[in-house]
Amino acid sequence: MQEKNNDHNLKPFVSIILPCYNEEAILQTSVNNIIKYLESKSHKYRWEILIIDDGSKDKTGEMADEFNSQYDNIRVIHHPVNLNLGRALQTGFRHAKGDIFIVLDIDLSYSIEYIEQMADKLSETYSDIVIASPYMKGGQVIAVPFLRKIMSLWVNKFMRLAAQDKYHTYTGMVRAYRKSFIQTLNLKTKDYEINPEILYKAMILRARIVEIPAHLDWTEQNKYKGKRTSSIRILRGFFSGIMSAFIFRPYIFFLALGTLLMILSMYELIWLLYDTLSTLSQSHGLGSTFSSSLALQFKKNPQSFMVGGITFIAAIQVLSLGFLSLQSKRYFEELFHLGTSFKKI
Ligand SMILES: Nc1nc2c(ncn2[C@@H]2O[C@H](COP(=O)(O)OP(=O)(O)O)[C@@H](O)[C@H]2O)c(=O)[nH]1
Ligand SMILES: [Mg+2]
Repeated sequence: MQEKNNDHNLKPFVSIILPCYNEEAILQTSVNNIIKYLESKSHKYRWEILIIDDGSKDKTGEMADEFNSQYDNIRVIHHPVNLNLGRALQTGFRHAKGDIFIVLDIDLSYSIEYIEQMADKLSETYSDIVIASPYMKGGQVIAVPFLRKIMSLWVNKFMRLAAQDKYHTYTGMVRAYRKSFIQTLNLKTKDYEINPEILYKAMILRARIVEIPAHLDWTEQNKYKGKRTSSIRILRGFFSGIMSAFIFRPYIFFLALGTLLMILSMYELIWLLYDTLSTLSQSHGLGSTFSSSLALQFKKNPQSFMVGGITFIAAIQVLSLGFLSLQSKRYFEELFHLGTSFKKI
């Protein structure tokens, strides 16, 4: 999985991947800041910037071309139409030339300092992915609108639950990737769910994934309110986030619900049995049978029979769905593993 660097004097080559859609309000300032920062680190890294203009309808494309004509190591790829974040990242991964890829949000809501922190962490820990993580201990979320903050926090908590407590930030885009790893990953998500998809597939392949605590700070971004529309809508993001949590462990949700229903039905049914048996023992000698006591119970409270019966059937069905999805997840993981190994050869 690791690329061997034969020449230890070679500086690592870092590709900054910038997916952009209608970012004319901030593109120039942000890219200039990134350039200044990278130039100050040029003793440490070789670098390039790859701007993916994803069919922007404003001046983003022209502005990016301007940078391209001024700098040899700034390249632009234009999608003729808006293909969405997932496709833009895939284009970036295909075309970047560095050994380390760093994806940044063009609004720089994660400070550019994380370029160095993530690149160094990737090398030091021999990992395949480093995540800038506001939701882990030491991380922070600053000036993000309340609703947005709460929803994002809960989506990530939910994913953490689904992924067996592995990591803290699943939806974040700002990460470092080892080229040799990310280029072998088969990705298919077109949209924002690409970020959890990458983690999920990396986990199947037992990749090394490391999180570093990060500050997600919208102070600057808030100044551009109105000029820049955050293209990621809150509610849509929330529901799609919850849905993509299912890819991690679809079965636990079925198993949890099924177990709950089973406990409920057992509670009802055991009480019914207890009542039936006690009626039977009280009327001992009166020629009463089990079935007549049961019939008596049914007459007294038919609703308990209904609730007990229906929850029992529902529990069995939901639990079976859980086992089925566990099976299909296993098949998928095996196939994905196999497919990826073929691709690596
Ligand atoms: N290529 C591409 N990039 C996008 C698209 N939507 C958003 N982005 C970029 O993804 C990054 C994050 O978007 P932003 O609106 O800041 O999302 P937020 O930080 O989650 O509110 C920015 O660099 C955007 O330009 C899209 O449809 N295509
Ligand atoms: Mg942003």
